[in-house]
Amino acid sequence: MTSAFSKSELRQLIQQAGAVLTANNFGNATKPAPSLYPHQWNWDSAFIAIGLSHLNQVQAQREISAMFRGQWKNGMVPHIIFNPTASDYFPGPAFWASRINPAAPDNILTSGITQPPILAWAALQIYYNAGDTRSALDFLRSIYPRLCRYHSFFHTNRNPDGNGLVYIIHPWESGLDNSPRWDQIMEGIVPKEAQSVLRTDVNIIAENERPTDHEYNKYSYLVDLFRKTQYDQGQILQESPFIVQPVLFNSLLYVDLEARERIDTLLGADTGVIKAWRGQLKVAIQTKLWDETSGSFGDYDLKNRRLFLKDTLANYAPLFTGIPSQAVADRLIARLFSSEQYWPDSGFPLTSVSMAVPEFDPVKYWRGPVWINMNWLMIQGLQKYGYHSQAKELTEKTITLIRDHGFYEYFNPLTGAGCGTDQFSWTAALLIDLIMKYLSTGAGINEETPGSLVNE
Ligand code: 9WN
Repeated sequence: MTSAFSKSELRQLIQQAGAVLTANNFGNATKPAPSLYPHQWNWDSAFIAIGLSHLNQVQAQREISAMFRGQWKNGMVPHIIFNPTASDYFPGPAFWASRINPAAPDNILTSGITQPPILAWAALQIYYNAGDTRSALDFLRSIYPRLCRYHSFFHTNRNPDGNGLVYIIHPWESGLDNSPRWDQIMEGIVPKEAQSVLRTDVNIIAENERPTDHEYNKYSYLVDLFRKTQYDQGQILQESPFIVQPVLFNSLLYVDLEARERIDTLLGADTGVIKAWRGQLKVAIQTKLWDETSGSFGDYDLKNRRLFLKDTLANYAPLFTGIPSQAVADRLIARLFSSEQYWPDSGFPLTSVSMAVPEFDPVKYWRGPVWINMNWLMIQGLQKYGYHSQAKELTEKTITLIRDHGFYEYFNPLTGAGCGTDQFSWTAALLIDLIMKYLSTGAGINEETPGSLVNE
């Protein structure tokens, strides 16, 4: 196969990406962006560690260990660990006041919710990419007790039907904050009191690229409700209007459990419990989150007992789990390649919301722009189902997008223009991973090995 890029171009891109990660590093962790996101975020750290694992194994290991330092005593890994030297972010530690729950960690300030679970998956990638396998095994051993409590948290606290499917309590837990998938539920939320929302994001980013004040008001209302319950998981389940079992979150959990099983095996631990849970989760995704009539996956709203099928890229997440049959995957993949849905005729795939959905907006955060983590996940899904040349095409388009438009948080799919913050860590980290995989699958330069590209 031929490559669309020269060797020096790829080397330069890896160097630039590495420089973004170095600039955003603050000790053992990496912030997602220089000023918009000055703390440590949960799933960002997983993506960052995967990128770092190709450049600096020790730093990659530190990133994951630092995230686990914020773990609550009930096993929850928070969505944010606050950097005590940074203050310009709303909502900050005072708003969360998560210490009112005795399970919050003693010497570290965190938010009171979690994020998509991919820390085991990231830890396993570090092991696979490690130059020093023995130290990677030591690392896995060192985080193992925390990894077990991390998974137990979901199983014990977020699995009310006992079918393995877990729920989230806030759009921020989904990682896809203002996605139109949550619109209907969010519209039903009417805060009784005005919220004290002091947004800092709109001082940095154009308002039309961020969530609205109305949305922030509801995000804050939910946190207010959690605070009033002192972050009691049972009470939140009873009282909160936003209790959803999302297909992206559960698909990520599935691959995280798969990674955990592998880690169990590597460390000589028993895999029985995790295997059983993963088996249950598979059935639940196939049945409860699947709609045969429309041929799509969706999110289950546990409060109102209904399946939401809003056509956004997250509905295609089961592709990277390998759960759907080949026939189902073929149907889903055809839509990803449709110029009326996810692949614009000119411009850059994949839109995060189908262009056929009325809410599609090419610049508004999770309502249409291209996100590199989503492309990265879908590339792996395409490969899983034998769509190798399409995976290569999407990889090349994604590399080109970043090369030509910068390390942005998200991108306008119609023009490629960068949106949100520049110097965004997971864009840089996943670009490194994409280039390394692109080379190692033979889709790149023949005479070049991935290792030599990094070390030269
Ligand atoms: C709220 C850090 C995070 C990502 C999320 C993304 C955005 C935060 C925000 O930034 O959310 O958690 O302030 O908008 O939606 O996926 O983890 O990069």
